[in-house]
Amino acid sequence: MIVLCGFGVSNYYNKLKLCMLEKGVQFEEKLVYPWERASFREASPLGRIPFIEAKHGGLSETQAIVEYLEDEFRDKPLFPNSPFARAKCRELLQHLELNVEWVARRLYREAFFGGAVSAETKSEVRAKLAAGLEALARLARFSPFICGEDLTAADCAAIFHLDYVRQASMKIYGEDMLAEHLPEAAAYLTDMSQRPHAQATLADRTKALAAFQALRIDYAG
Ligand SMILES: N[C@@H](CCC(=O)N[C@@H](CS)C(=O)NCC(=O)O)C(=O)O
Repeated sequence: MIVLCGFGVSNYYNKLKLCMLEKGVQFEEKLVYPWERASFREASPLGRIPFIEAKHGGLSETQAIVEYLEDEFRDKPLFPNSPFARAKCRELLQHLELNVEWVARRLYREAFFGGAVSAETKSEVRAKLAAGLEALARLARFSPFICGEDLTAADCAAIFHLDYVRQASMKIYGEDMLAEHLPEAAAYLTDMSQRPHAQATLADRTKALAAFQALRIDYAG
């Protein structure tokens, strides 16, 4: 049995949760907040969530975890079959996370958590985010899934990452940078969010957000 550790506001946590639901992997959830890191450095050396506890031990970094799940639970694959198509899917995921989500994340403190971000950061992020979204637009297929005809791990990540990126750009810049660079993304996110497992994960996210907000913690994301 896999134990998914973290909290349900996190887009990376929800990426793993949706991958496991879509793959039909049995798992339990354990509520762990990043500031409790002293208790979980063994499993997640930088003290980030999510991480999993698996039969052989702890594992952090969602991309490593997704690939472990793919190797361990082969019944319902979340990557294409052919080596090149698999690599293209990983390429998209890497651009999505490194050049889009990770860039936009610097806005989250102000966009979502009641803190402030400097004007300098906002301007730096805006240029980098535009470049990242432009790169993603060159890779994304939306036909109907982000890598093509089949649901992949990239969709399980994109539904949560792109939603936060869109919300953050609207709150900080007053404009939907996602719609500007990836006009098909809005309809894609609507369709994706109607899938039953995605719906359940999003409903849990709403509950997790209320529980997190009640704690009134100073948090940057
Ligand atoms: N690259 C990491 C990103 C995970 C991440 O950024 N986690 C956030 C929550 S969404 C976190 O733990 N933030 C607290 C911190 O970095 O101190 C992954 O794929 O697992």
